[in-house]
Amino acid sequence: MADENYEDDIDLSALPDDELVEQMHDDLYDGLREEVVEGTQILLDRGWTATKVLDEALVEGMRIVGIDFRDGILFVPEVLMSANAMKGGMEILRPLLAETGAQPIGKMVIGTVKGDIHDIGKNLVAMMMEGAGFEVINLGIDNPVENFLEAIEEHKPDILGMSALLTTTMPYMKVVIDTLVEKGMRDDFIVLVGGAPLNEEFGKAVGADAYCRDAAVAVETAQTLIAERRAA
Ligand code: B1M
Repeated sequence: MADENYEDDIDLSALPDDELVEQMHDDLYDGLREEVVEGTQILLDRGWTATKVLDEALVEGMRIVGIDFRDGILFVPEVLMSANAMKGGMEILRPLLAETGAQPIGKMVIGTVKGDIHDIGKNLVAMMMEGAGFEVINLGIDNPVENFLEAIEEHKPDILGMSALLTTTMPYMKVVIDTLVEKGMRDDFIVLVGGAPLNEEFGKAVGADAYCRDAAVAVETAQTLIAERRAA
């Protein structure tokens, strides 16, 4: 009996950092949101930076989930629970990642493209951009070209960001960019694309200004390209 309840009995705060991080990977895998939230807070209280907690505990845990999802060991309902647990941890990190005293240095509209409902990575990019002093308009998931056009019209961003996690949805980025070209709007802003199946070559092929491997690269690229534009 005691063994069956063993998982419930783990005192996360009593674990050393490395074991706690491993336990958080397990909890993320099992979709245990409360435990992931608690672990995130404990690591922060121990002086870990938000970025270190994010990379080593949450993103790494999700990477492991991804492998077993790919291999048919985990299925959609389970991965949804993992995603929910990850979001719980991200909510705690959000104010820390988005902490900035600076004036907005630019505006970004970002969304996941049509047919695609993955939003964890895109939300992370949005948070990190906010943290770097950008104003971010987050359009959410499954956005047809019309949503991007409407948001561009309304918000007049400096940057348009698009996310896709599926090989079947990433070509839609070209649909959006081609529409912008047709409407003579393509050069009004910087277009950045990202998502696990993309690469630099793909970014160039669809006509984006840059492909961003991760959220940190998205921030650096945005800063560099905005500075170049303003200098020009
Ligand atoms: Co999905 N899924 N999924 N999934 N899912 C993947 C992407 C997959 C690689 C899993 C696998 O097989 N190993 C696979 C895609 C295969 C392929 O196309 N090559 C896959 C599949 C097949 C599917 C379904 C088709 C499964 C099915 O139904 N049979 C289905 C599709 C649904 C749809 O979209 N229409 C599906 C569904 C789901 C869930 C709903 C269960 C859930 C999503 C929940 C959610 O997002 N709210 C889910 C999840 C969680 C995943 C994995 C496990 C994790 C994705 C994630 O959140 N990673 C994923 C496996 C994997 O990627 N390892 C998988 C963590 C996140 C921090 O990383 O999103 O890569 P990432 O974001 C990074 C960078 O990519 C980059 O920065 C981020 C932060 O550093 N980035 C950008 C991302 N967007 C950017 C935008 C930018 C810049 C950078 O703009 C400027």
